[in-house]
Amino acid sequence: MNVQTQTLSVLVPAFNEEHTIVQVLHRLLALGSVLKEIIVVDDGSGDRTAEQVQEVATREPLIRFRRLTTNSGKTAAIRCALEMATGDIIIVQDADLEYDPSEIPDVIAPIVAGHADVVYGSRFLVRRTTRVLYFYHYLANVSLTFLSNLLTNRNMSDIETCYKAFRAGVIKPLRLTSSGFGMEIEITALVTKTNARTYEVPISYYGRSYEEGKKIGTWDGVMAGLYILYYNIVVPYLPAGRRYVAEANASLAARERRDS
Ligand SMILES: Nc1nc2c(ncn2[C@@H]2O[C@H](COP(=O)(O)OP(=O)(O)OP(=O)(O)O)[C@@H](O)[C@H]2O)c(=O)[nH]1
Ligand SMILES: [Mg+2]
Repeated sequence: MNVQTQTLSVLVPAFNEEHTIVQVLHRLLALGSVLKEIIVVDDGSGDRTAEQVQEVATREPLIRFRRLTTNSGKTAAIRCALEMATGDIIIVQDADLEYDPSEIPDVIAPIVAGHADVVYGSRFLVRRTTRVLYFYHYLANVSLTFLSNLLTNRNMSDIETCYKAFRAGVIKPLRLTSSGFGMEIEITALVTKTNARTYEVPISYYGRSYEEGKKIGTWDGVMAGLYILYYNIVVPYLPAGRRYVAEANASLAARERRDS
């Protein structure tokens, strides 16, 4: 595929993000011609998030909006957004502005250049602008990444990062089955079972404190540990896991044939 013709879908899961969602959308729209669509899934927010998205979407045709009637978790929102995505490259953008949309071109660059099929933006690879926050939260991130690496045999530095970018053929066949924040683990476990070439790119991190709206907690960390075991040791050997790996590999092989 010609480098110039690759298009980008940005998936934005949003739960009670009325203070930041409009700014996120404006910063994403500033990405310019690479942008094919911004898919926002409001996850049953109880605040004005949905109304604000709708207001911007009436003026901006690149924004596609779906509203889940009940709060179902980030994974459910991404499952829905993934089904809707039509771009060649797909990336996740959280709605809370902890990650800066202006760094998306850096994150997808290895895919655009043809080196990578998957890119994670890492908060720990090289420290760029990074707010100093909770040590225990950092420790949880490092421990989960370590456990995941033991089972995937991939030397990653930040599996819980929001910035995960994929060639569409690698991620579209994946039917997410976890809940809560499980997608970060599930995707990492299953994508590393495929032949996808994975890269990392350093990113900035404008973390927020719990007082400012951070919601992830200890229980999410415990669940992530269990998910790491389940999605690495059990799921790849189930029919659904094998089907996913086969479909992703078929898509990668087809692309290689097209490009050679
Ligand atoms: N917490 C939470 N976030 C949701 C949910 N559904 C969608 N989201 C969105 O998922 C994204 C990530 O949620 P955050 O609470 O910021 O958690 P995180 O960024 O993964 O984790 P930390 O920032 O490290 O705590 C945000 O854009 C949320 O709006 C949900 O049910 N709960
Ligand atoms: Mg966040």
